[in-house]
Amino acid sequence: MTRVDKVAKSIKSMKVRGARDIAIAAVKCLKELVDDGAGIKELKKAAKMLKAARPSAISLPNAVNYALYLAKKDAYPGKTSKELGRFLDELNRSIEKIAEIGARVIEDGDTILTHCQSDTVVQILKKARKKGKKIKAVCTEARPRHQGYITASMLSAAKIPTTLIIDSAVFHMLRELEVDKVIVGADTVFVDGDVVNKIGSSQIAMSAKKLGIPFIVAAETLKFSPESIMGKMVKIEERDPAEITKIRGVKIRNPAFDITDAEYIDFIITEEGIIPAQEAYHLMREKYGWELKK
Ligand code: RUB
Repeated sequence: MTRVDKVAKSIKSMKVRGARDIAIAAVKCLKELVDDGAGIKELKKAAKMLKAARPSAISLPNAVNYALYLAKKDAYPGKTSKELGRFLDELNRSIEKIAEIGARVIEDGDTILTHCQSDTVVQILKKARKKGKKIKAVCTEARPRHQGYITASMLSAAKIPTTLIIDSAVFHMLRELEVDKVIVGADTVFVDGDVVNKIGSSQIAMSAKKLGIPFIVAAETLKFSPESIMGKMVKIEERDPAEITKIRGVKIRNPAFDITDAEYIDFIITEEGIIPAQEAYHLMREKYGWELKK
């Protein structure tokens, strides 16, 4: 199996997962190919395989397309490798900035509910804790793959008192545990501010709205989709029904993501600052201009 096959397989099988980590894994893979002397033809082939590994996180094609653009920009592998390294550093700086901004949004004594496992959200909560804010966390299981267990372990290891609940307990527990804010990550942010994230996010957002609890998204601009101005453009991934269960004669559906309407999102924390979801279009235009690179 080639290096690219291995990375694509680890993304597909969710050994590497989360919108940010899959984008980073793909860029690292392309950088290694460049370091091994791969030409543009080989990089293009690798890019196609990596982009096809998972369909719902725009961060993956965005990162791969940008890496290819850097490789095409100059023909010197040494320079491309350096620029790819710089791109990876930039991604690290982005999450640090989001953590810094996000930690300011959290108040001392807050109870924060999060869904699934987002490195971005974990960094925000850890930063708030580091700043001395006494916070509590509530994590959902995130059926069927239980990524919430990872979040709960991470937060508990960071000495944040953490409670784990089943996904269907969200509405009840938002009230019962006096949750102050919900913060989730994102796989894709559309121009109209609608957000793709782990299945169940939209129900949590509606529950939070009903109870008057702020629903906040934390996403770097790599997850923004300027192309969505031409219509929503990511496929909602449906995974193997066997991840849920098998019952003879029963059809099982296993969508992995859903779309939360911008009207349920109070604001989005990005590395460029905090924006109302409906302002996503303006931030994208400022950051990416009108050019839609393929
Ligand atoms: C993970 C998920 C995360 C986002 C953001 O889904 O929906 O909330 O990817 O994560 P899966 P991050 O487990 O199916 O990949 O902030 O780490 O990019």
